[in-house]
Amino acid sequence: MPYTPICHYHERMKTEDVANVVKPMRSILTVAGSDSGGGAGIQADLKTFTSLGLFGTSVVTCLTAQNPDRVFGILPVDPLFVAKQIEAVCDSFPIFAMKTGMLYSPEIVRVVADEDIYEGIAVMVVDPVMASACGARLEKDHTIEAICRELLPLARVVTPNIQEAEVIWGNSISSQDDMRRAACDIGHRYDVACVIKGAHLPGDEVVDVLYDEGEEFIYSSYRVEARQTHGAGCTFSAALTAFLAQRRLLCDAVDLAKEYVVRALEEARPTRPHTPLNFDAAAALMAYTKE
Ligand code: PXL
Repeated sequence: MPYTPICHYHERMKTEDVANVVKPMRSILTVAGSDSGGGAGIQADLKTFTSLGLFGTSVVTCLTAQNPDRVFGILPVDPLFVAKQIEAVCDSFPIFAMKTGMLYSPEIVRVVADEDIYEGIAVMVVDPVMASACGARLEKDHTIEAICRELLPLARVVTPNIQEAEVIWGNSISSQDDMRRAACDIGHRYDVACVIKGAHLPGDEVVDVLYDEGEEFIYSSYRVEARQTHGAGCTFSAALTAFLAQRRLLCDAVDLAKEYVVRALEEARPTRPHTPLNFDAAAALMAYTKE
């Protein structure tokens, strides 16, 4: 019997025709660690970017051998090779926005903060990663200090969770008022917008606070009964970066990124024995994500 093809390439357009007809995609960059478990780090960032209609590029700062339960090991990339990756990406792609995640060491922070590479990059989001959801430390001593000193002054926005905000701010945070004070102080101290994610405070609602140039925004959502939150922080900052690359206002981009994470947690499907975030379902359920 003759084979009947499933795919029909007969009418296939020539490459030039496709380029003329289809709207170009914006490119976006993540500078972060690789998570072999696929739920956080570079992998979460790229899945988020793709689901939101952007072309994701990536600079790997370190390899982690891990699954959602445990980190088995961390292998940092030579800082000079981190710089080479950034150079290679920026040499060829117009980057509309970038985010940083796990930078691991002050030496890697230093090369990532080399201002020469940011001439062409309009927006930087800094996720000051310190630990994984299972509690493993993902930074060497003095990394957060280096991030504050060298990276935050270049950034548009920093996205700490409660523990990270406590370290950056230097005081403990146990209420929404503390979050508001911390966001304002961090914003002033480093001349950067600051969104503090409140998921680690108790309560039925999760409240996030954004401070941006004298204005304060409060975002509230119900608490999703998620079995697993591994990668939620990376996904929030990646979605925020994607919405900023789409030229949305920061206050709207935070709102949309929060909705994206809530939906990705709500739509999580068992991938036995884990329940990772569902990136594609999150994007599909949002009213105006893709350009
Ligand atoms: O969510 C923080 C984070 C960032 N980067 C990498 C990670 C994690 C959490 O596990 O693995 C590579």
